[in-house]
Amino acid sequence: MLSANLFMTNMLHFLLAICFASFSIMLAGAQSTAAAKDANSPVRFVKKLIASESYESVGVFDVNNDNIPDLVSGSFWYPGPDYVQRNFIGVVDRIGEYWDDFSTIPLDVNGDGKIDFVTGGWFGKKLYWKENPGTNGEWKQHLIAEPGNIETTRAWDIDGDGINEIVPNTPNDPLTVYRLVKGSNGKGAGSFEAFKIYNGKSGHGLGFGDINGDGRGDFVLTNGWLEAPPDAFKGTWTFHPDFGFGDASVPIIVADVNSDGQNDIIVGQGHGYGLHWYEHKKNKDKHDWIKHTIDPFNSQYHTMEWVDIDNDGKEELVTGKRYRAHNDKDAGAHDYVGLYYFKWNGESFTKQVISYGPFGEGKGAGLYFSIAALTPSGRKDIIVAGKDGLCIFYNNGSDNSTQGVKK
Ligand SMILES: [Ca+2]
Ligand SMILES: [Ca+2]
Ligand SMILES: [Ca+2]
Ligand SMILES: [Ca+2]
Repeated sequence: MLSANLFMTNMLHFLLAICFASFSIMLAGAQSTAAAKDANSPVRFVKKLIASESYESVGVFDVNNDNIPDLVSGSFWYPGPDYVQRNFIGVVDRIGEYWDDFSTIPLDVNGDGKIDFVTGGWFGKKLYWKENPGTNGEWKQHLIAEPGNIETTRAWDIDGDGINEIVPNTPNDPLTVYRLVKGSNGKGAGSFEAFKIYNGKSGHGLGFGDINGDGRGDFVLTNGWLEAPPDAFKGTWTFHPDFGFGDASVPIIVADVNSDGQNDIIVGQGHGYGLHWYEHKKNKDKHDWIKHTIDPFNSQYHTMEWVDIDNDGKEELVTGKRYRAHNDKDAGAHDYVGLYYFKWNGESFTKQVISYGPFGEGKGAGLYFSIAALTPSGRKDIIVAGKDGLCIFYNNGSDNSTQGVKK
């Protein structure tokens, strides 16, 4: 009786094994079919909450020189690859529900091989850099300038020497570019030179890219663009008052959206509803801008990046809502938050939702987010801070077989 039972049990295991093997083969077949469709599949993201902090800016760079990217946001840096441990950087000024810390731009300012960062704030009206001490001690803060209220700051290589210039968006003040002073070794010497390139009020919004196709990067402000002279730091930048974008995003993107050889403009409404691209029609020296809507139904598109997020060789627009940009005052302040990428489909943009929902469920883009490969897969992940927390969205690609967070 005992041996008959054993026989039946063994038979059952055998049959189950056959069923499982068949199922595995079917699954493998389904996966290879799915893999074949990858070219047109949306990218999958897996969200990981890093901290319930409410800083609105996060940078990604290798703080401790171990060749693993780290996260830097507000008062803390989080060592990779786990981003669990917190190291204190220093106190950030708190004004109402804001932390007065509106960018995290990596730059080895003093040339010691340890990457520092540049930030600034609206309320303090100060631009400064924080010195990476190379230990877990606090980072010393150095004043760069007092350029007025700073909406946020971005960096672009304006003179093409491989080192980014620092450009705060100062809506109530002129546009000034800060260039790192280099020592004889070609590395940062710990200070900046200031170049005021536009004397009027800059307005809300800032972008950089070649508008007129002469190979030199121009600046885009909310009310027009500044044409670069042959020498960015000696010549005069010519203002062209071609448009009025309102409280425009930072950055405003300059890119050839429709691949017709003319760079176009993508701009979000930082404090109201709307996301648009402006098709550039150039006729000799005349520039016309045809407005196209990307998304009229969401507000506070304050920041964005133009980057190849799905590895098909073409850039997508990655953006989202800045949660509580002006506390409760902005249009759409109480709508759901979200993070999206918009893919050019040959005629217009298709919206792909990465995250959407009420506070705590959906996730916004904050004021300054970062896109960087955090894992050896090389796929670009999205790292977003904000008044709704600090998160990583791991990019797991479009292949069904690669689900789960990769390390
Ligand atoms: Ca340094
Ligand atoms: Ca140009
Ligand atoms: Ca174009
Ligand atoms: Ca792409």
